[in-house]
Amino acid sequence: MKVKYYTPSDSKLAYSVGVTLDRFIKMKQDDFPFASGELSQLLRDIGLAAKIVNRETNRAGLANIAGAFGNTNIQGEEQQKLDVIANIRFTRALTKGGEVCAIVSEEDDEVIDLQNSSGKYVVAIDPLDGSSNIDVNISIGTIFSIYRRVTPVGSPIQPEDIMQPGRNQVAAGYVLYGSSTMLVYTTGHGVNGFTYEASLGEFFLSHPDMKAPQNGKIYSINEGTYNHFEPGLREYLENCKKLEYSARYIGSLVADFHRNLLKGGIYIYPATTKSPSGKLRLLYEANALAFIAEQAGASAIDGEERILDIQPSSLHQRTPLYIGSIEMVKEVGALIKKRRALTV
Ligand code: FDP
Repeated sequence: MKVKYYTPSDSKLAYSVGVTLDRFIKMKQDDFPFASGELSQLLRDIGLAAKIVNRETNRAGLANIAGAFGNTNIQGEEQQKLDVIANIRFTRALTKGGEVCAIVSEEDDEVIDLQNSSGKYVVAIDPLDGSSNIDVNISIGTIFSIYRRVTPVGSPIQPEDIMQPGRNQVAAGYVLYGSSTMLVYTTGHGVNGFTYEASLGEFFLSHPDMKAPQNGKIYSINEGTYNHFEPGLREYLENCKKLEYSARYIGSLVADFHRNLLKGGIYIYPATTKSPSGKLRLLYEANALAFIAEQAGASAIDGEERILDIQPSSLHQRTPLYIGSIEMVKEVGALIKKRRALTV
C-alpha cells in the first residue's frame, strides 16, 4: 500500500516544526564522508547538558539553588550554587560520552584528566558565565571550546594538548539562558543558532548561517573604571559618545556578545592599570567567542593581537577582549596602536 507523504504545500496542517539540533548536527556530519561521528556526539552531549542547566536556571528562584555555594574558585571569585551545578552537569555529560580526554573548566583549578586516552577531544568550558546576574534573574550563559588533541590517541594527555591557540579549535559555542534559551555553535563552517522549545524539549534551528553586521552603533563596556583605561580606548569611547552610539552592558559576556552579533556592536573588557591582563579568560571565554565572531564575519583582538593567535601559557590566563563588528574592532585597534606608539 502506498502511503501519501504530506508536505506543507499539500496542506497547512503539514506545517514544518523545524530542524532539531540533533538532526542538524547529523546532517552536517553527513557532509564529511569520513567523519567518525565523535564530534557530532560530543556536540549532542553538550546540547543535552544545556537543557538540564536551562531547567535548573529556570527553577533558581524557587528551588533554593540561587546564591553563594560557599567556596571561591581559582580566580578568587565566590562560586554560586548554579556555577557548581552547571559545572557538574557539563563535566558529567562530557565524561560519559567517551569522546573527551580532558576538560579545562573555570570552576576547577587543574585540568580534569578523564583518564580516557582513547578520547580525541579536549574541551575548555565556562559552565556558567555572568554569575553575578544569577540572583537577579538576568541572562547568563555557557561558553565552550573544543580542540582535537595533538598527541596520539591512546597515549596520556600532555600540556600541548591543552595549551593550544584558539585558531586550532574544531568547534565552539555558547548557550544563552535568556528570555528564550539559545545554543549557538560553529564547527568552522559558519555559525548556526538554535532556540529551545521547552514544550518539546528540543533546540530548533532558528538562526541559520548567522552573519554579524560589518559596523554597528552599540558599545558594551563597564565604564566604571574609565580612569584606568589607556588613552586609545578613551579616545574611542569619546568618539562613540560624539556619534551618540547606544551604551548597552548587561555584565553577562554571552548576552552582550550575542546582542552585538545580531545587531552590530562591540563588547570591550580592556586591560586597565589595575588589571593589566583584563578580566576574561582566554581558554574558555575569549577563544570560543573569537572563533564564533570570525565565522560570523566579525573579529576579536586583545587590543593589538588577534585573539585566536595568542599562545596560551597558563590554564586560567586572562586577556583583554575587544570583540564585535569588524569595522568597530578595526577602529578601536587603530586608535590604541596610534596612542601606544606616542607613549613609547
Ligand atoms: P561574571 O564575573 O559575573 O561571571 O566572565 C566574567 C564576567 O561576568 C562576564 O560575563 C561579564 O561581561 C564581566 O565578567 C562583568 O565584569 P564587571 O562586573 O567587571 O563588569
